[in-house]
Parts: sequence; structure tokens; C-alpha cells
Amino acid sequence: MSTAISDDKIPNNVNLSSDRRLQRALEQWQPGFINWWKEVGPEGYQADDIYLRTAISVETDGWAHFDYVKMPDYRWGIFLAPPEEGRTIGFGDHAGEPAWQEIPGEYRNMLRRIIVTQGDTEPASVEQQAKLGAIAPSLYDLRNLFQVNVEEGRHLWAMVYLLHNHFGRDGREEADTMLERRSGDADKPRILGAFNQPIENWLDFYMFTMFTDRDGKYQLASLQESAFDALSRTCKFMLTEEAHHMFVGETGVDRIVARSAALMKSDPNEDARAGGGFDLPLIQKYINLWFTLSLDLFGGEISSNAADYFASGLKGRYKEHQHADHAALTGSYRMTVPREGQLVEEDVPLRTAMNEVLRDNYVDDCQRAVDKWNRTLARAGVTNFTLALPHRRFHRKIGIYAGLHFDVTGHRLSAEEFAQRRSEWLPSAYDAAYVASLMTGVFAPGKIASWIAPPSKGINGQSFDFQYVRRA
Ligand code: BYC
Ligand code: FE
Ligand code: FE
Repeated sequence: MSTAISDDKIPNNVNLSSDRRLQRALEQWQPGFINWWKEVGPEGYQADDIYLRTAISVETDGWAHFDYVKMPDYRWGIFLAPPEEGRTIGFGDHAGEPAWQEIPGEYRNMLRRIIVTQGDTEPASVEQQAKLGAIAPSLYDLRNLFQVNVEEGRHLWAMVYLLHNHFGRDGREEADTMLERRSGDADKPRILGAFNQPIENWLDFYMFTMFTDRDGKYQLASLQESAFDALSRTCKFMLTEEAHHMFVGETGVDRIVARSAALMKSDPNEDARAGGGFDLPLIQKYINLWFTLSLDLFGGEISSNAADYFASGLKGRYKEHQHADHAALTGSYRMTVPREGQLVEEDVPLRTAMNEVLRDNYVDDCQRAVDKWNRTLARAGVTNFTLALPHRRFHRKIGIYAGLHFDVTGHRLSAEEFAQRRSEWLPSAYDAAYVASLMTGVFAPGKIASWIAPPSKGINGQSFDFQYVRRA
């Protein structure tokens, strides 16, 4: 593949063909990206035809084009949602002023840091998921995995575009470094915790797309509020793709739950394992793991960074326009804070609590999905078990509860008690080995692994038994 950058190779709505400077920067970066993709991207399927969706415009009714493509030839495009005429800043100290087309010098470093942090998660997730192809439960799921992977690749392009176009040489260096860090690497890890966690099996994968991609939704939504117009418009378009990733996760878990329930009902001992499925307590442990890893991605409960981001207009709240007071200078937020071994209620200035405000929106959304899974259980006649989100103090590594120990209902434990009981709540090596034993890979069209139910419909109007992946 030639490295010449053109509108044909890189579908875009940023006038790439008439911007020589941007073309040159992207031309330099692209071969490194393709090398990175082939080296640590989806293993074993680089030469095969995958039925994928490609973003080719930002029109709501025609942005997605479906066809067979080989992943290294995927047309990673650059799209910003259409500009909003006369857009003004919606919150913080600059509320009401015109949105920025260029970045004010004093906010350059903060903004670069946010964009690099966001950008870093995208290739990280591709690295984490690289080995899942060989153990996919069906061709439909295999295709969904690759769809998520190529779109995370495009999200990296989206952030690299901002770095190249608005941050000069520093931005180009950051874009190069994005291809050098590696998920889980001891020397050059990815930036945020959850993105260094191994995704070893498809239970991890669905939990990740359910809970971790959903952090992406809330972070992107708050960056969509940004005073920096190009960041706002980029994130707005990314959110249209994010919806599919969360769909894969939420329906993936639902299909596993449905299958487990069906297997329970067909076994005299109500044992889902007897039919090659996952028991509900095991599923609960994977919920506990990925929900809490993802809670950490919102940052500390009390954060001066978050206050600065809000004050300067870089990062707003979820659906900022639905709030009445966009300055947030006078309000406070009540939270439970550990002080000298006790949990006490404290009022925290609202701006410093912005990470927690966003986490609240996220937790509500996760609870909605859990309620749905419980309805699936009830419909199947399982009445002696319900799934639940663990308490947000449980298993935290970031923020005010980090370094302390709590059970899934939020009660304080000693380090010893926690260590003793850990495997009641989080997957043990023994659990992981059982999950691994079911990960065999099912590749005949229309066939599916024993531990998951088929989807209610296929992709883009196709049936479940469609040939979503054609081996070369
Ligand atoms: N792991 O003030 P604090 C997605 C650091 S997902 C490790 O509490 P802040 C996707 C923090 O950097 C969305 N370190 O937090 C999903 C700081 O370091 P320094 C990704 C962490 O800064 C699936 C220190 O702790 N996008 O798109 O307010 C597949 C104290 O920080 C972590 C974004 O995150 C952690 N979990 O907020 C593919 C948006 N948390 O200063 C893609 C951009 C905090 O002591 N990022 N730290 O060196 C941000 O807005 C903020 O950086 C954060 C943290 C929300 C992450
Ligand atoms: Fe993404
Ligand atoms: Fe995503």
C-alpha cells in the first residue's frame, strides 16, 4: 500500500487534500501506524475479508458503508461533526465567549494532556484484544470484535489529527509516542490503569466493551462540551461509533446471561456448567472486576485537575446544557470521605467534585444495563439470583478509597480479611482457567459456542448465519 495521503485513502471532512502541512505530518505517521497495527493488532486475521462498516461522511443517514475489507486496508478516516454556527463556550470561567478555533497558549499543556490521555486508550484497547480472534464464539462476534478494533484505530487517528493540526512539533512527537507505549508493558505501559489489564477471554471482552467503552462514552461526552471546537466536534462524531461498542458489550453480557439461565433450567441441579455455560456467580465476579477498573478511569473523587479543566472550559459535565448553573462556583457535592480510619460525610466544592459527578452519570447507566440483564434472568424463570453492581468503594486503585479495603456492599475490611475473601468477589486463577476451558473458537457460519446465546439479529440486516468473515 502506498503511503500517499489522499481523500480517497483517508475519507475526511477536514480538507485534507488542500492542506499540505497536515498531509505531510500524516504521511510521516501513517507507515508507523500500519506497522503497529500489523505487529500488535488483531492476530491471525490480517489477510482475511471482514464485513466491516467504514465511516465515509458525517451525514446521520449515510455515514456508514458496509463491505468486505482486509483490516490493514481499512480506510481510517478523519471526521468532525459539522460546525455549529456561532457556538459559544457553555461552562466555566469563559462561559458565553466564542468557542476556540485555535488553542489559547495558557491552556495548551492541559489540553494536550487530555488529548494524549484519550488517544492512548484507543490503541491500548486494540493491543488488549489482539488475541481474541482465535477463540471467538461465532463469526458474528468475531466480526464485531474487528469492527470495534478498526474503530478504536480510527479514534487514534482522530486524536492524532488534533495533535498534528494544533500542537506543532510537540503534537507530532506525542503522536509518535502513542505507537510506542504498549498495554501491560513494564517499561512503557499505557497511561490509564484499565488499559494495562489483560483481556484474556471473551467474558473479559464483553465486560470491557460494556463497562470500559462506556467510560469512553462519558469522557467523550464531557469533552464534546469543550471550548476547543475541534475537540468538541471530533468527540461528537466518535460517540456515534461508540454506541456500537457499548451495544456489543451490553448485548454480549445479556446473551451470556440468557444462555446461562437456559442451561440452568435444563439441568436437574440448575447447574449452568453442566451444559458448558458460565454460572451466574462467575459472571458476577467479572462484572465486579471490570466495573471497578472502569470506575477508576474517572479519576479521583476530589480532583484539582478536574476543577481546572472545568474552570478553563476544557472539559464540561455530561449534557452540560441540562444543568442550570454553568459556573459551578458556589455549589457543593456531598461525599463519603475516609478520615482517620472513619468514613465521614463531607461537602466538597462542586468544581473539585466533577470527576464524581461524571461517575454518577456512568453508574446510573451501568445500573440500567444490570436491571435489563436481571429481567432476562426473570423471563427465563431464574428467581434465586440477581446480578448487581458492587459498591463504588470496592476494589478501587484511584481516588480516596485507594489503599483501603471494602467488600462489595461498601463495608470496610482489613487488608487480611480482603485478601482472604478476594476470590468470593473477583475472578481467581481457578475461575479464569474454567473460562479459558470454554474458549475454543467456533468459525462455521450459523454456529455458536455453548456458553452464549445467538444475537436476536445480525449486522446491517444480515442474518446470524451470514459469512461475516471470509478466510483468505
Ligand atoms: N489510571 O486528579 P486525578 C476510552 C492519574 S475511555 C492511572 O484524580 P484527573 C476507550 C492522573 O492522570 C476514555 N492514572 O484525575 C474505552 C493524575 O496524574 P498526575 C478515556 C490515573 O486528572 C475503551 C493523578 O492520577 N478518556 O475512550 O482529574 C476502548 C491524579 O488525577 C487514573 C479520558 O480519560 C487511572 N485510572 O482525571 C477504547 C479523557 N486516573 O497528575 C477507548 C481524558 C487518574 O498525578 N482524561 N490518574 O501525574 C481525563 O480527562 C483525565 O485525565 C482522567 C483523570 C479522567 C483520566
Ligand atoms: Fe474509542
Ligand atoms: Fe470504543
